[in-house]
Amino acid sequence: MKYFALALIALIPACLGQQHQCLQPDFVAHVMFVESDKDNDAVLHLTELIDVFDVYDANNDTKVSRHEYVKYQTENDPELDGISNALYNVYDFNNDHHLTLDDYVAFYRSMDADKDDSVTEPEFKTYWVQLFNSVKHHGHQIC
Ligand SMILES: *[C@@H]1O[C@H](CO)[C@@H](O)[C@H](O)[C@H]1NC(C)=O
Ligand SMILES: [Ca+2]
Ligand SMILES: [Ca+2]
Repeated sequence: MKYFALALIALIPACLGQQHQCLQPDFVAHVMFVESDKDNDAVLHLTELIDVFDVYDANNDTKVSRHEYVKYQTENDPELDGISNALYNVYDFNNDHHLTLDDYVAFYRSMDADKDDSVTEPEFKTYWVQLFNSVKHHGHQIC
């Protein structure tokens, strides 16, 4: 299994390409954290989270539309359509159909369970395992 994907859930198709079986949520969350923690300081900083979302902004207008996000995620695996749309609904905190800084800050705060302005791997994993469990009926990629 290769971890060449850039960002958050983008790595799921990469893993699935190797073998068609479902992935454990805590394993997926671990890989996502490691991939996103670019400076390897064991904290996902807000800037690192924003960098992840920047990748989806195909037309460089600083906003990520649902179309941009879902298109990116389903490029290699159309089966990720359901989970991508479900995750977009979570990311689009203010429900204005564009992902912007307000949404990233709100999302970051949701993951920061102890509210110390840093998201550690345990916080990240706890958040994502719950999130994957809540969206898993949208797809079979994650167990
Ligand atoms: C957006 O920016 C990226 C990286 O700077 C560049 O590769 C890409 O061509 C740009 N896309 C558009 C539509 O301007
Ligand atoms: Ca970091
Ligand atoms: Ca924290």
